Amino acid sequence: MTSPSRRDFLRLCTAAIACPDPFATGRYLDAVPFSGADRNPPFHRLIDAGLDARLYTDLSALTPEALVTPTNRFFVRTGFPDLLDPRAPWSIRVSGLVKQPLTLSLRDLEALARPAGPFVTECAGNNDPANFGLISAARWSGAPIADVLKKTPPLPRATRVMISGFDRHSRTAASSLPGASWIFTLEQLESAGAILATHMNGEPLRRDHGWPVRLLVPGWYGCACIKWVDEITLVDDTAPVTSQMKEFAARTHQKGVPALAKEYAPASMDLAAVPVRIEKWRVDDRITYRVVGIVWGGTTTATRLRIRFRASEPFQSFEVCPRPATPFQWTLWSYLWRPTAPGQYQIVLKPDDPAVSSWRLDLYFYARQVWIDEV
Ligand SMILES: Nc1nc2c(c(=O)[nH]1)N[C@H]1C(S)=C(S)[C@@H](COP(=O)(O)O)O[C@H]1N2
Ligand SMILES: [Mo]
Repeated sequence: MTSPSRRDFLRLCTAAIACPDPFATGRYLDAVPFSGADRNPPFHRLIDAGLDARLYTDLSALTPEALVTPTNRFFVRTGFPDLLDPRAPWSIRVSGLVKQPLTLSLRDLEALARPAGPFVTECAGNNDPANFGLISAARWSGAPIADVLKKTPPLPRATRVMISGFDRHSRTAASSLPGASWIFTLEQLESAGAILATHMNGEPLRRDHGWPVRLLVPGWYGCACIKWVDEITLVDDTAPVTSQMKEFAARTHQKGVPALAKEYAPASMDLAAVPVRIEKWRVDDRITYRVVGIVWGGTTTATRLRIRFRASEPFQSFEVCPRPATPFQWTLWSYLWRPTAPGQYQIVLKPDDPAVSSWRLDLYFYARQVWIDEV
């Protein structure tokens, strides 16, 4: 036996990582819409203003080559506050339980900045099954919080950091409260690699995304990613929860509304998965559907998921391919589906490993309905 040449070796490696494609010889016919899609808001367009402002990302357009959301398509939850003067010089006050309070300029932050991501961010209120459009992914650049805090060491008593942003709007909102602060432990911010971001996808932040500086906590819900950051306050274990944390208690799966920040569970995203489009194909002369979806969140990457199309049918386990590199960025999966009869189906996913925590999948939060008219 001769040893494989370098070229053979490379070919073997490529074969091992390539994903099987049962649609390679098939013919694409059509896209099948999810139920309710006809009532969707227009995508990629800012609707309303201030606390009610929203921009929905069209997830159905995701491809493996374009997993970073172009900035003008990145979802918006709360637009640039109209009471914020864009000409005033920006500074961030660092105070509370620190040796010496400090005021940081944007230039101080930019001196510490480094690239990070891509990371997926999701609004904790991303609950419309017709689109689930309040989730996007971007590359960021900013100052790691850990480096920022080195500029003024916390007192030994300081255990937590409150990060606050400008949040005053001239109009009261239909569905959310003003006030944007979140309290983290020092350890949570450091281990997540939280940054005070000044750039997104290689350009300065846009106004609606928190210009000139916003917090980005990889793996956490958007509600913790405070925009227009102007204050950092070191606090201790007696700190009460903020109004923002109260508002998002249910959506971040707290037990009731905790009174103290130390009783509040991390607003991090568990393993989650949702179908983003359904394609109708003809494969081997049979009508065949391809369910394409995303998976993200949790502490380890999911290499397998389970899928079910009707409560009366069993879950089927399938491989997520290519294997996700990190739970902090979404990846695409796809599943070959041959429904047995026309009709209404409800697609639900679960982790393949029952030991993996997946709050929202357990609640069928990301279930999507589809009508199949041909099999
Ligand atoms: N100052 C401030 N920061 C905020 C909010 C807010 O209302 N005010 N909303 C939060 C919520 S709920 C989400 S989901 C994200 C949305 O960030 P994006 O609009 O850049 O996608 O910002 C967070 N930061
Ligand atoms: Mo949110």
